[in-house]
Amino acid sequence: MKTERSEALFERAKKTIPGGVNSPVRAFRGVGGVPRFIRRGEGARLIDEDGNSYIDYVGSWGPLLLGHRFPEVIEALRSVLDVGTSFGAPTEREIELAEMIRGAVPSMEMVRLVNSGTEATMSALRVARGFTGRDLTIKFEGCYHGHVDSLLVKAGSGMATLAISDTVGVPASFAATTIALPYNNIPALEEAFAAHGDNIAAVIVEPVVGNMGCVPPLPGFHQAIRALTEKHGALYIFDEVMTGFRVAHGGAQSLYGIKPDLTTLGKVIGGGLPIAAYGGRADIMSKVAPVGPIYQAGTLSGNPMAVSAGLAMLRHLAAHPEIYTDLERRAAALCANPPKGITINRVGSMFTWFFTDSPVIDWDTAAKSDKAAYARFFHWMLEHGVYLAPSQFEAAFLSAAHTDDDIALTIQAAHAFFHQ
Ligand code: KE4
Repeated sequence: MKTERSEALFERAKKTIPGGVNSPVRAFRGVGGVPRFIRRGEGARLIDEDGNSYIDYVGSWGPLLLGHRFPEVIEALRSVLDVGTSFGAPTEREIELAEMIRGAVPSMEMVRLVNSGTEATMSALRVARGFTGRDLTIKFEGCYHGHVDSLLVKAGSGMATLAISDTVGVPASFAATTIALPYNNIPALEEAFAAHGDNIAAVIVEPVVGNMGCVPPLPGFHQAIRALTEKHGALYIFDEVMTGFRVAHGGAQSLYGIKPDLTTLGKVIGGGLPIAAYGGRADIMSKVAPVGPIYQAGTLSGNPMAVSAGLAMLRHLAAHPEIYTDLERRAAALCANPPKGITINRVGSMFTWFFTDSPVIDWDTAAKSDKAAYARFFHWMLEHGVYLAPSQFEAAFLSAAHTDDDIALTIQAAHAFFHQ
């Protein structure tokens, strides 16, 4: 496979952009080699600057549930350009999007639009602290909630991939407000609440983890968190930036029957444009400025471009619920019959092939995976035209644009790897 252009572009990029990338996980540090510089995306495919075509299972890390350049999203963007890109003033579109989100995720009685998942989780955490008057947060090892200072503690995603020591650049006093516990471990949670219950503002969780690789919740885990947060007056924050409109139209909370106090969304709700949201109980959200004293703001929050793309996405998903059953069928086919030595975790159209033969239920078990073997697999698949997440500790995503042929080709390439 020719990669001269990507190699040259990578060398050039490194001169002006740290690591040559605008987000660490893109640098292929977890798997080695040269990141592919992408020229365009189309449906389920990426085409790189050397003309190589790949079946894309990253999908911009989750937003592209309908594939690259979904026509209705592109059309919405084209038409909004006739009126403007940003006004810094309220528009009707923002109301429509907030209403659509509330329609799909009823626990989000009030919604505030922001520009990234990080902004959403940072804001939700500030609101939780302000509402409860408490400072402590519980998160889970291997979960990643964006690069929020106080949450970069035992975080997943790029932090796990790069084995970056926790909280570099974050004051110890910030990190000290975060208690990181093992995911799926109820006794550890009960212990933390017994010790700090009255000082805990919130528990924030990826309801299905994507950022240590895909790790589903064990039965009863979310129910235990819900009961403990209620008992101790802490808020329950579902970080659905990745799972929202991905694992189900109503997100993970509709799958597990949990009503969080606050939810964060991102990725899919923007269809590839920078937009995210946080929201939840009206009594909590009424504390947000300008109504309440908890400040949060953003120049481009709710801008017409991103909101138009989001509306096109959510309107299509609302009109086509069959997308989720079809994604389930095809993702199940893709992840059927794991080879020896591979553990596959999957919820809906997000999944991870862990190079370990023991169950992966938390960071410690995920970390036992053979990263070098994953890297070999990654490069084999890349050479065979399949673009997986460049890290063992990330989720892969199937989109509605992937065809049965794409899945057959992927299975064929994987089968050849395990039988070479
Ligand atoms: P952003 O700030 O990257 O939009 O969202 C942060 C975030 C928050 N919560 C969850 C559950 C997330 O998965 C993310 C971001 N996910 C990563 C993928 N592992 C984004 C990819 C990247 O960092 O380049």
